[in-house]
Amino acid sequence: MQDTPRGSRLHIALFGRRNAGKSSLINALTGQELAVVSGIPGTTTDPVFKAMEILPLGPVVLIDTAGIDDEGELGRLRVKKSMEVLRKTDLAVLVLDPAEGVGVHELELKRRLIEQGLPMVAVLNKIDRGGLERLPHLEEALGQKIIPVSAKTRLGIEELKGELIKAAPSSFEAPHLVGDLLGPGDTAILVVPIDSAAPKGRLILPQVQVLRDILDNDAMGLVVKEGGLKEALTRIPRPKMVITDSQVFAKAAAETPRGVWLTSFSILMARYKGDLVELVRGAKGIKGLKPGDRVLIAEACTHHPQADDIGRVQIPGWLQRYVGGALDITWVSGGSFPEDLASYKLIVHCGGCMINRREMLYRLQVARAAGVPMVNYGVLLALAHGTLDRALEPFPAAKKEWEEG
Ligand SMILES: Nc1nc2c(ncn2[C@@H]2O[C@H](COP(=O)(O)OP(=O)(O)OP(=O)(O)O)[C@@H](O)[C@H]2O)c(=O)[nH]1
Ligand code: SF4
Ligand SMILES: [Mg+2]
Repeated sequence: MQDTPRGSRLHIALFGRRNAGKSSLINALTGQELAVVSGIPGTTTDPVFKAMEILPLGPVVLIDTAGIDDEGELGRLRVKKSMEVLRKTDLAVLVLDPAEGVGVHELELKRRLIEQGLPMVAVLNKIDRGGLERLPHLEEALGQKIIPVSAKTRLGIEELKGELIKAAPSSFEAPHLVGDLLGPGDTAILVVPIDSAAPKGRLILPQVQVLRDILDNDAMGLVVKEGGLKEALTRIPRPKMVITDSQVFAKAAAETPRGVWLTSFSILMARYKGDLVELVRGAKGIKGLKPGDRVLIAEACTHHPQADDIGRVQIPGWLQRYVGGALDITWVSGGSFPEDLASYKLIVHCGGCMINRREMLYRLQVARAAGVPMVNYGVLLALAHGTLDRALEPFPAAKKEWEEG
């Protein structure tokens, strides 16, 4: 596996024969008409790099390339250029045309990818025109699973996103935990309650990770107990931000002057582990919830120290008070995440500290493909405590998502 992240963006390159629909697929994945599409084979002649956001995959660079079957002197030069793109690729997508199938060009590409240790997702495009019956034969010829899609009707595009997340190199870099919000010399005040829930003799991982990220960005971090914030603010009246434990958010909000960012460790982790915009979109799903609706509460492992409290008591209690009646709640925990989500109206996921970002993004994508909103504990608790608006202030895209009804 290719495990070195290239910058902070996952580079996904699309390969395939001329006219297979590579450029069309880029447009379908992004929901924008970015790439030039035409029925004339050889429309894309040089590699084209587009930086963009694909929800819930995050920031990526999509690379459109010329057909791998191009001919003649000029054609061979274009193929060479397409192959040079491999050096910048983290993940390759092979686009197959049902009319063409799998031949020497596809097998040669696959050989090169294996040689370079690059993962590949294969798709059969244009299935709106039929051709599905050829799938087993093509899979056998290529020696791997092929996802049927239509760039034209967007059929299978959400499934494809799930496959891209699954196939992405495991270490593809997450956005910063907090470092992108702080410049050199900026100060962040961290509010860490030391109560009976705090482990003896140490700080918990998210607190340590935030501190480390602050230092990595040449900023300053000051750690106080909940009773110490007021005093800290008299000494440093204008910190860049205050980061608090969710449980004492309301108190921290009352003490932190407007204009100073205030957010929680859980919100920072939600952004780092998954996709904050997508989780906030999920939180909006709560508004449509009615008594009797099915809700899935998913915990990624079986040993959350406070699972009983948050997942079993606090969240169901708040949700049921909010909708004004009993909800039909199912709990799952551990590695299994149900594939069939369609009967649920809402998914509430734990913080996911024991799973990696790729797994969390995959779960978000499965929910998205099923059309079920998914929120996590951190975002839901902020909403329940009436602190979500303020906690999202440092994150314009998530705030905008929240404010758009
Ligand atoms: N019916 C149907 N037509 C498609 C689909 N995807 C692409 N096409 C058509 O196929 C033709 C080629 O599409 P492009 O996206 O330009 O293909 P490309 O692989 O980028 O082609 P080159 O740049 O020439 O290598 C266009 O006429 C598209 O409208 C699809 O899913 N269904
Ligand atoms: S938040 Fe972490 S410890 Fe708690 S259930 Fe999820 S993965 Fe397990
Ligand atoms: Mg093209």
